[in-house]
Amino acid sequence: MSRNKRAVAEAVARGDREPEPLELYRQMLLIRRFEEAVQRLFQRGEVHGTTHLYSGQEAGAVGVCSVLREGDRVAGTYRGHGHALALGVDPQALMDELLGRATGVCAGRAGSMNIVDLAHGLIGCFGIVGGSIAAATGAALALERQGLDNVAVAFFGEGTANQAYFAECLNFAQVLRLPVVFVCENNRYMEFTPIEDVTAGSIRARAEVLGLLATTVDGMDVRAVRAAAATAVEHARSGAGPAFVETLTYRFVGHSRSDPGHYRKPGELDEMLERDPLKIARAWLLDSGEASEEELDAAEAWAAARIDEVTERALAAPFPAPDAGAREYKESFAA
Ligand SMILES: Cc1ncc(C[n+]2csc(CCOP(=O)(O)OP(=O)(O)O)c2C)c(N)n1
Repeated sequence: MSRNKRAVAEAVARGDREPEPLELYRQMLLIRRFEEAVQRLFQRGEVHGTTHLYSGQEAGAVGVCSVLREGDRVAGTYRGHGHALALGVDPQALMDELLGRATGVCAGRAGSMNIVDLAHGLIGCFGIVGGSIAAATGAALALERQGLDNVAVAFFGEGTANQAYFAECLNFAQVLRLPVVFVCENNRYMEFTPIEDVTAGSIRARAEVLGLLATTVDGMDVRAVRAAAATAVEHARSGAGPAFVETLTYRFVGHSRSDPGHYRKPGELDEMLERDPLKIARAWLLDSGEASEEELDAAEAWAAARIDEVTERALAAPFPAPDAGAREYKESFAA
């Protein structure tokens, strides 16, 4: 179990809804340093295919995953490194995967966009827009049919709300009262298109009109996301049906490769960098006395050193043999 999940499990067992606040900051730092390293490696040609970074959106994955339990399921997107790390996926295995190494979490065959790690509840990261919504809804149906006390979570972007999966799955989940939480990470742009140019009305209202418990929250503040997620997850876990959380967030880097970001409004990026979730969390921890300057600095040094170590090891890790997995794949059809 990851440090984050263990801290939460212990806190919940004590009846204390607030796990180590510093742990939330450490998780966000780890994701940011991880993504910065991936960006450098991508520019050097070490990450094959493409990659979509989560920098700026860390409070979403960390806040939501901090209220999950062992056995809960999560479906992420192609922007899924943050979802995986927040669930406790080993950063080494994740970095090895992005570099196509045999020691990767999917043996170097998934790359950046399609990570799966069932041991940590990650049922997949999906390159198909809306795939996460369908997968989590199906997982919730399976959980409910097995009588398990678990929920499934779907992360997806706001552009995905214009995909048919969104309408079909929210309706299906509400009709069957499935234990699923739909987390719409609204970072304002679907690729290079401002969401308001292609979307009528409010996305949250689309969930509300179907009867889902629905809320919109500041996605740059991990406390706010965590509180909203706790309510949504509790609702779904209690058997009351699906819930919807919209996090208002921002990505600090391009959509993927070759994105100079010309679509951003003047001054917008600087304004949002002022609302960096790491800055907000740091100020909160200091002001509330939850952590000292020394503890915060130590957390930063820890995250930077951890990612340096992970990067170095990943670069030295072996590539899979060209036919690795092929025999098992063929045998799986013969069986
Ligand atoms: C079914 C499908 N249609 C189109 C694409 C191409 N595509 C990749 S990302 C993307 C934008 C999605 O935007 P959003 O849902 O807001 O997520 P974000 O990238 O902002 O996290 C599109 C259209 C795709 N991958 N899958």
